[in-house]
Amino acid sequence: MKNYSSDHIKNVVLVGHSGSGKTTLAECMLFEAGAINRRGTVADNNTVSDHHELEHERTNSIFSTLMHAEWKDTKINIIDTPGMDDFIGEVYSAFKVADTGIMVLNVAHGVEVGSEIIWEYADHLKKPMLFVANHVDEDKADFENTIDQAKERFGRKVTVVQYPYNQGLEFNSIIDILTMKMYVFGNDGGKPEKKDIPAEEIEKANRLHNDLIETIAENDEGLMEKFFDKGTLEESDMQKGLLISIRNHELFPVFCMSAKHNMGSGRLMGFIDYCCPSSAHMNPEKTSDGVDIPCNANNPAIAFVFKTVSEPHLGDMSYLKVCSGKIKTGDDLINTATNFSERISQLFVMQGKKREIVTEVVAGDICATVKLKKTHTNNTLAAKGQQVEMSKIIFPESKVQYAVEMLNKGDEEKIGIALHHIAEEDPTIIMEHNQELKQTIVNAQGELHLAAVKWKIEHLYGIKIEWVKTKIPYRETIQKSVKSDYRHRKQSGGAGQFAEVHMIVEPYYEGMPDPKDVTVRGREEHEMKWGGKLVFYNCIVGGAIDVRFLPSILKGVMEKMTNGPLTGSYVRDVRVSVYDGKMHPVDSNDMAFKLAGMMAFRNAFKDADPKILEPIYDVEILVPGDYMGEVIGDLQTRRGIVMGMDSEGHYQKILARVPLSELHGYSSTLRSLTQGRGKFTRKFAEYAPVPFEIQQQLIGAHKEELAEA
Ligand SMILES: Nc1nc2c(ncn2[C@@H]2O[C@H](COP(=O)(O)OP(=O)(O)OP(=O)(O)O)[C@@H](O)[C@H]2O)c(=O)[nH]1
Ligand SMILES: [Mg+2]
Repeated sequence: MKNYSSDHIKNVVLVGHSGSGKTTLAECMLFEAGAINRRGTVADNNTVSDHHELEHERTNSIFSTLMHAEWKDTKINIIDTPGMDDFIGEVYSAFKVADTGIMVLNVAHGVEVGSEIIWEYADHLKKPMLFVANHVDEDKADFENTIDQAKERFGRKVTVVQYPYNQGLEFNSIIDILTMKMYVFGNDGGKPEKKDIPAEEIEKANRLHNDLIETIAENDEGLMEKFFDKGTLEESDMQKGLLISIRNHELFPVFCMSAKHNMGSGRLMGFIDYCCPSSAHMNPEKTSDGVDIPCNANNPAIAFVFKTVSEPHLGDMSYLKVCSGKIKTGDDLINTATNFSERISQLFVMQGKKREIVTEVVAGDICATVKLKKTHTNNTLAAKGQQVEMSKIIFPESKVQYAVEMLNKGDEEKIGIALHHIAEEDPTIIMEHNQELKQTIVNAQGELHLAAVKWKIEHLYGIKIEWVKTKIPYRETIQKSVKSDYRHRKQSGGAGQFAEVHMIVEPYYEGMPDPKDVTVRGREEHEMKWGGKLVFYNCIVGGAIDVRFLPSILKGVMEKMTNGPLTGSYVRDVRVSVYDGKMHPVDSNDMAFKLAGMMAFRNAFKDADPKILEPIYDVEILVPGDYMGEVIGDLQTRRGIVMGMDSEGHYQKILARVPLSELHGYSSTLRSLTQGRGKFTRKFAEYAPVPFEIQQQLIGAHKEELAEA
């Protein structure tokens, strides 16, 4: 591998709807650059990019893959990403380190939903974007329609620089608006023959050429003047103008391609080399405090970890972008999040799964290393004295939640370790062990994502699992005020036990006035760790119970609150006023008062019209207008209440409140109701009483559970 300076390294990421041809295009790019001598295909499981066993099983990309090609004097790092929405986390991390996004469209299908979803993310990053109109060799190819749709969805900055001369099964020629030439390919694609544009296409080509020049000139006043003077621009001016417009996210050039037949990829590579910025030409990356870090190889070393691959027995592989300076084999860099010193034992440039050892990597380049001990995705490694943390990748929030169930008892400990590794590798997997529900819960992007996690757990860690519904963290409370007395007395041989407690148990609400008809002597307010409150009043007069026993009574009440009488769930929002009782000079003790407090509370609770509460979530759904009716209809079957509607860009926004127990599988339902166009987020809102029939069902189920135990 040659040494490349920062301004001769270009980082591109291939994105777009699943099946648009990204992996096939990456293969063409590598082949055209001479990095491989044979083009593999996705169907034959022999592409450089889709090298993982799971990708072979599915014939789809599941992980982002780093590759590179050397084109003239430039190193082009290519990151191929999966198009399926469930794996969008891979797109986020790849975009973080790429300077240019290449959105691949399938012109036989038009603009598909996966591309729209990715666009929303890509657009807010304001990075340079190119479009590749792929599949032009298909019978149903419709380049014009796809470009019209792209302009409608992605804006007028989408600008044609190439179009197919003969799209469809006969396709072999591209008309290039920049060079004003026609490229004619042989049967095997590759290097085309340059010809003059046929007479019947000249007018269209001239019109598009002028449109392009005008758009370029609009972004640079100097060029605008030249353009008005001469009515055209010279090639060097065009290049300069293109670079500026592309870098400023003001022009999204469209290329046309048949990746299947390798027609068009060479010209794309040439364009990336000629007109796309390197990291050194982009605005500087920022630290999390907003400080600029210029991409300059002469400054101190700073590198950012954007991806980690963790496989048992192989250890972790960390992917780095060098943001500043150079990193060399043998360097000791500091993880600025932990101050832990990491030795860079080896550095690799990657070609899919193949690694090539290098000794030095400069600012603007991407590489991989192994054996970092305590460094993960989103960490910064820097030369000693550089206390900087590069701004982090903010991964999308999870959309589905399932609990994991082991098929073999005894795997409990192993699954914790496996999931921990998987979550470290994939930050869009969030694992938690829920003590209350006694379940290990995994939050993910969707069912396909979970299927991939299950595959890893089974194949790489040898644990058989199933995804099951998460339990619902119900709560219990009461609805009316009840007085209750309890006497605890035990006489068995030696010292006896005696305690009597009188209390009023009431539903508690914020701002409630102090209890009447009793003498308030003390008030304690306890926030329960599962939410809600217990407010405890000392209203004892005449020393009926010694104050030193009050903490024991409180303890008894609190213990009962961990195990509500209806379903065994936690109790919340109650007020207890202890106003009378009795004690015995010898037999009364803490234990006796705790028991009496617990029993008085339990009895009162049962009579106080107890209610089961369920968690309610605020759900925000975005759907194209056409699907509104169906989505709202479905929400109603889920006991959802629509709180508002609004429009947001191309979407209609629905705000609703839905019980958590009704949200299971919602991601899949929404996907099928909206053909993948809908999306939603959810956030805990409050606890609310369940309807009567559901309360009866839950009580019945709890009784059965107790009987079985
Ligand atoms: N006819 C035709 N088929 C193509 C073209 N490009 C890709 N394909 C085929 O389309 C299918 C999907 O191609 P991939 O390269 O796997 O698509 P992808 O965008 O990587 O898909 P994901 O990894 O799922 O996101 C494969 O069968 C390819 O052979 C093309 O230009 N023309
Ligand atoms: Mg792919």
